[in-house]
Amino acid sequence: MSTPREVRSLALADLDSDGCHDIVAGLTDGFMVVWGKLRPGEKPLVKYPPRRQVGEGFGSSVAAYKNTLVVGAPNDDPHAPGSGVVYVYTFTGHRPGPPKRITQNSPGVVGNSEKNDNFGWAVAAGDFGGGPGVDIVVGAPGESTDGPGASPATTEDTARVSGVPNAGAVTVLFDPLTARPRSTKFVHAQGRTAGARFGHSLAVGNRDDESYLLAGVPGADAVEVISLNGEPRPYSTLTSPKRGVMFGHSLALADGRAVVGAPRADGARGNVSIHLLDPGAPPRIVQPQGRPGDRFGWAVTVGPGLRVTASAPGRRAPEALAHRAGSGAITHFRLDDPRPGPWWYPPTPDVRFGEVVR
Ligand SMILES: [Ca+2]
Ligand SMILES: [Ca+2]
Ligand SMILES: [Ca+2]
Repeated sequence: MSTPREVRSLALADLDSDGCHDIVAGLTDGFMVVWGKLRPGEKPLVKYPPRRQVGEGFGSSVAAYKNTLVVGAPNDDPHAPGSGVVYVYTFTGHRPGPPKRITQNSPGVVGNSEKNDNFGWAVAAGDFGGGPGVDIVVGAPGESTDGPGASPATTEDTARVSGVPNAGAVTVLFDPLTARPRSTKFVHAQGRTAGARFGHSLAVGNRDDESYLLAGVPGADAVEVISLNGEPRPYSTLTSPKRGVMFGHSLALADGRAVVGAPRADGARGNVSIHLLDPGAPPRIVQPQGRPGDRFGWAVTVGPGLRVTASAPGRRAPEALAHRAGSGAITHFRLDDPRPGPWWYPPTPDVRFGEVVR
């Protein structure tokens, strides 16, 4: 296998516990860890899919917490094509142990692996409760539900086509590395919206000492806020006044505020909005001048000093406007003062710069 080059996802954590952040890049059929401190002659770690299969999306999502790395393979097919798998690695120094392989059919995981659930499309990690140690969140935007009244805890019928395709689901899984994992599965609007794709994007973060989960519903222009304090439970729903804008395609959560990308807003110029977790207060909307197709808000993240980074992978540098393809750009602004700063463009055009930010 050659080294896969395209970066699909990013995570930051101190995987080797040396006090220095390490960068994890999920790749097309693999992942790479660039160590914060590299000994002379040492190379970044590159891992391929455990079963060496390509085309299963292994690496299209990654999340890390302390020495645990979660890697999604949403097109993996343990039981049905595209049902999805999540791999959980524990690192000792620079060495990952053998991964634990988790599907919707694993013990303690609510639901069943079905065709095109895409379990693992998005992943998040932290210590939200249960026993001490890592807990994970997994999005399955392709999950189909049977509509009103369907209990997410009941057995899904794999023999028939379910009623609401691509409604999506999100699973909070406590203690996945122990002998007794347990989980709670959430759906959006009782799973009644076809194509909602709940679980396309995930973010965990804090408000004061409380933990919350954001889960995007870009096909229904909503974001579900789930409280992770005690038993996980729905807390509020953030919505967009405009429909069809992919509100919730990207998410970040810091200092009690949700940062939500809507890359299809305003003729796909895109915007980023900042919301309190309690509905009511109007969001602050960041909408830089741009062109249709810029897709500002495709990816967002919040870094140190509450600095937001947001991307517009279709944006073209002024000198690149003569070319048809987008080069991509990112900009920064402060969470407290959301006005976009200067744009940063890549040195080479046509690379979709900014498709992933962390
Ligand atoms: Ca480190
Ligand atoms: Ca399922
Ligand atoms: Ca825990």
